[in-house]
Formats: sequence, C-alpha cells, structure tokens
Amino acid sequence: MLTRIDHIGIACHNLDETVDFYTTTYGFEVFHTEINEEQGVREAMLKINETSDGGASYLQLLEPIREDSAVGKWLAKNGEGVHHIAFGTADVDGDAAAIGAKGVRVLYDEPRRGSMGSRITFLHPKDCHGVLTELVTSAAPDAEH
Ligand code: CMX
Ligand code: CO
Repeated sequence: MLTRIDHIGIACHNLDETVDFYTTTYGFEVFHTEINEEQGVREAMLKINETSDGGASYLQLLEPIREDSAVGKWLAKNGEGVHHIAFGTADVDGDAAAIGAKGVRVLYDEPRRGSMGSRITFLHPKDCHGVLTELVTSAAPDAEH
C-alpha cells in the first residue's frame, strides 16, 4: 500500500547552488547527501516532514554525474524542474507487482538501491499520464547505508 509522498525529485544543473536556494529561501535543511553511481546522480535529500506511517517526505535534489544518465538526458531536453514523484510503501516488491499487473510498465525486474539504502523502482511516465513515478521502501531506521 502506498502511504505517503516519499519525495519529489528535482533535476538541477548545480547541486550546491540549488541546495543553497532551498535552504536560504525556505529554511529547509539538508538531511543527507550521496552519489548514486548506478542512477548517475549526486543528490541531496531535504527532509520536509515526518509522516503518519513512520516515514518522512523529502525533496530530492538531483545533479547528473553523466550526460547520458536519466537525469542528464532529461535536463538537456527540458531544463531544470520537477523530474519525478516518489510514493512510499512498506512493500515495494508487492506494490510494484500489483501495479505492473494493471498494465503499467515497471522499469526494473527487481528494486534497486535508492537514497539512504532504500529500495526503489520506477513506473514508465508514458503509462502514468506523463509523470515518472518512483516507488520506495525505506531502509530500516538502524540499517547501515
Ligand atoms: N517525466 C516525464 N516524462 C519523461 C521523463 C520524466 N522524468 N523522462 C522521459 N520522459 C518522456 C520523454 O519526454 C519521452 O517522451 P516523448 O517520446 O513524448 O518525447 C519519453 O519519456 C522517452 O524519453 P527519453 O528522453 O527517450 O528517455 P528514455 O526512454 O531513455 O528514459 C526513462 C526515460 C523514464 C525510462 C528513464 O528516465 C528512466 O529509466 N528513469 C528511471 C531512473 C531515474 O530517473 N533515475 C534518476 C533518479 C534517481 C532517484 O530518484 O534516486
Ligand atoms: Co527519487
């Protein structure tokens, strides 16, 4: 069951400048940063609020580390802006299978590694009314990441 907005993914050219905008303008704080080689991004997670399912909602600011990455290609075509939304679930495997059975293309056979040790998969934007949609199961709170 999808129980929260886990994050909104925002593509930017310069992560440091974009972080500076979000911290200075709104007062949000950087909760976590990492490089995800597989996804081809350098990213910052800004925690906005905790949620009633024990999770949280974040902004995920994304700078491509390769031009041929998903975010790099998207930025070249569209410029900066909202790249995807992510719904949180306790069971990404089960929800991806159930959504796939409804005819929506799930991009990965098995969930891959996302921010902070989470497990993620994506739904094709062409099957979701133009919205690239991610499903996320967070790592256990005490897990190494
Ligand atoms: N939102 C909405 N539509 C999108 C999109 C996006 N983010 N990215 C691509 N599209 C659309 C394109 O506009 C294009 O539409 P048209 O054919 O009408 O022009 C179509 O999808 C195909 O796009 P493309 O530029 O040819 O790109 P690809 O098919 O090579 O890749 C996708 C698209 C969704 C398969 C790829 O971006 C992907 O695998 N995404 C999942 C991984 C990802 O986004 N990782 C970065 C974030 C990591 C994280 O959140 O942790
Ligand atoms: Co994301």
